[in-house]
Amino acid sequence: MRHPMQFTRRRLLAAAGLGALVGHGRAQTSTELPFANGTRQLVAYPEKRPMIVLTSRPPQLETPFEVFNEGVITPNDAFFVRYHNAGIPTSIDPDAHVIKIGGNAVGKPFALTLADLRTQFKPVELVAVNQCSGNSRGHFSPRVTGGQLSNGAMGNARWTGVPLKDVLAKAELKNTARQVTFNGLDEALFGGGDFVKSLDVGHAMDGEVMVAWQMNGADLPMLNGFPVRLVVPGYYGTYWVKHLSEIEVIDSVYEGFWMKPAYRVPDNDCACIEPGTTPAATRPIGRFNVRSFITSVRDGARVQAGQALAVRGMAFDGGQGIREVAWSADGGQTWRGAKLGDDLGRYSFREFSFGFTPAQGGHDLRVRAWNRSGQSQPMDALWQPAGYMRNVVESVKIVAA
Ligand SMILES: Nc1nc2c(c(=O)[nH]1)N[C@H]1C(S)=C(S)[C@@H](COP(=O)(O)O)O[C@H]1N2
Ligand SMILES: [Mo]
Repeated sequence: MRHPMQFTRRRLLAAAGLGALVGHGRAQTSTELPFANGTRQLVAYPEKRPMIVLTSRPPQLETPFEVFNEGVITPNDAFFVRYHNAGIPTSIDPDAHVIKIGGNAVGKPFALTLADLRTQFKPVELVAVNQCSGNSRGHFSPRVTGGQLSNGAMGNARWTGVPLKDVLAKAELKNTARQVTFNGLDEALFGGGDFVKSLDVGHAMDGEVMVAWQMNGADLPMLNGFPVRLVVPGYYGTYWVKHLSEIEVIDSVYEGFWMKPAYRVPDNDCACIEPGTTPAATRPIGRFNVRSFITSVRDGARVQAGQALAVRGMAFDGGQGIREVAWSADGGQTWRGAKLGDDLGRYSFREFSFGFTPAQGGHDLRVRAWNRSGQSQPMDALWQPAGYMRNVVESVKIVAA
């Protein structure tokens, strides 16, 4: 018999949800993403509201874009889900979970339980965006292979955890330390390589990278890394290792499959190349570039002519913070400043809003953001073979009648 305490604390993807995990999802309805072959099922996985299904094994779920208009914090039950390998954990006893810290560049390997994490270190909170490198890949032109995502592979949450720096300090790093690798409980069942990521030791020790066990004041949902994950503020989601179970500090640069050749970008200023060409050199993907989205009105919407339209949306970047958002209703010929909303920190979505009274006819709404170091978004889309880092000024065409 199960101990009642263990029963309530053990997190599992309930039997009712397992069907969805192996592909017998209870499809409620379908949706159309705005590119060719964009028909997707909407399915409610365990702990999730109906989400856009990209693949069912492993589950890869995209957030329906309307969610981003509910507020700048993305609710846990609508937060996107990305996995690489089919062997995902479906039942985890948090009381038995340990994170092993070792590697050839630590003096004192040790293991931590969740209770140790919560009690031996001082918890911190940070609002930060998690965005998949391939967010918006389906909009690439020419098209590229990989998950055909629209703009919902991102989310903004308040994370609770402890600085990775404090955890690593206990391991007594040797001065040969160069990188730190991170592994989680999921496994590659059919080849492809266990999902392991690495950060340079200076980055891992910057005081901002976190080992987090809560998002938005609640336990991490199973599909978002229960019971503990890495949070790498300002960096693409690929580094945010879920179900974190092993940390190694090593004296070399880790070059496992998910660091090389996967998740690399052209090694130049724009991380871009001419369509169809091959990059001369690549580097691991890093920080987010600047993005902004109108969330309150959809492309193709019909609105009332002559009536004030309150438009809002959000912008974010890789950690400088958003300084300015401008808007245009004529496809980018003339621009005005939007009003910025509350500042939840430089890693968070930043809300913006503006009012606009459309005359009868078509209008091409665009927004463009700048961060505090003056970086912005291109007016024409950049291209790269992996379909990462899209950040063009998007166009929302509406008709007023
Ligand atoms: N253990 C594990 N962690 C992982 C991954 C994975 O496949 N396994 N995928 C990464 C990628 S590429 C992304 S974009 C983020 C997505 O986080 P989410 O699923 O909580 O939205 O998880 C990262 N962490
Ligand atoms: Mo990702």
